[in-house]
Amino acid sequence: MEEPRSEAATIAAVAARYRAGELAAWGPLGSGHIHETFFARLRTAGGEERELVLQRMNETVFPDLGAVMENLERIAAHPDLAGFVPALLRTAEGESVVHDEGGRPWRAFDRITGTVSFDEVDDPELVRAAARAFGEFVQRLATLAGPPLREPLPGFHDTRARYAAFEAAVARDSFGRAGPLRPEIAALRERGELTELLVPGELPLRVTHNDTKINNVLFEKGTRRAVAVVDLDTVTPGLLAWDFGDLVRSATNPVAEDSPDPGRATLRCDLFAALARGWFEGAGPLMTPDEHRSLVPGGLVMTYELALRFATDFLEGDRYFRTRDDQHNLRRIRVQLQMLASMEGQRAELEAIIAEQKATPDGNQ
Ligand code: GN1
Ligand code: MG
Repeated sequence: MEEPRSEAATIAAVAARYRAGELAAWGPLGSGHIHETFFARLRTAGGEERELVLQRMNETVFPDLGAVMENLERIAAHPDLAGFVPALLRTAEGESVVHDEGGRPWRAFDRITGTVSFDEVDDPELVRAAARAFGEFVQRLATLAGPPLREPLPGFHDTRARYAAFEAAVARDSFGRAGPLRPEIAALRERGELTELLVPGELPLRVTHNDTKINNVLFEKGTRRAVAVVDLDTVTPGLLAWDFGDLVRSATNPVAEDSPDPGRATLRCDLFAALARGWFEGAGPLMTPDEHRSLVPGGLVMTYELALRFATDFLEGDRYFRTRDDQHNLRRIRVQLQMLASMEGQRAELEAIIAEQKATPDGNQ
């Protein structure tokens, strides 16, 4: 761990490369599991204040930073997303990435001030606004010109491959954790057929966000309007069901993703109804009948896939997701499994809620 002074010096030096001003304050920002994110408040030469978001990027998770940044530069410059994603900054030399004294890569965005994000929600209006924002995000990206975006993490939502990686980690059991994980391993194996539920070739390939966790939406303080979508590293060709499903997983469960009390995790139907409504407001006009049918399966598959990923990481010694202690991934697995059971138990209700949205395409007011 670096001591705070040297971290401040690093932040100041990185900010200086973007010619943003003198560092007045800084601190950690958000709760992402991959990069390290900070805000930096700077005083410009003219005496004004400006806030940046600085990110030290995780090269272990994203070894191909070239692909990440090439995609991000295209997305940030897409006219139909102007103002809806944070502006990416460049140095005087036109570089979007700078390296600190330790050789670690950083990037910078203008901070959209006056906004907040939420890790857990229990307000249907917030859920509706988040779903509308993610739906609209896909809609706005439908006009992205040029070749397909690159895939910095190939097979990111290849659930079959995620299952295979999980089985391989169980077989290796490098950290002797398969024993304590026995009930969860059994619960994951029982549901192996979920890997077959979404068949990519049968559904249209869109440009999707692929990490639609509720905390990747920024809300304006006070009004609680959804104003921006962040965390764009996984934006690639993908299925609408992935984006809808990951949102179901994170936005209909009022309990923390790593709650020590996983039994409390549950899919709340009122939140799901709000989510469906917002999603149809944002992406409704884009969706085909096959995509309508894929939404509830998307929720099941994305929840299952994340449980597999947490389990794989736990078995492999917590190398991927940032953890606070050696039980952290275990708590995460249990919450996802509980959510999955809750979705399975309410599947008919969820399908009925989606059918209602389909029936009232103009009723989304
Ligand atoms: C990671 O970066 P963050 O925390 O928004 C992960 C997602 C998971 C999520 C679970 C690149 O997202 O896929 O769903 O954690 N992102 C990556 O909380 O693996
Ligand atoms: Mg994030």
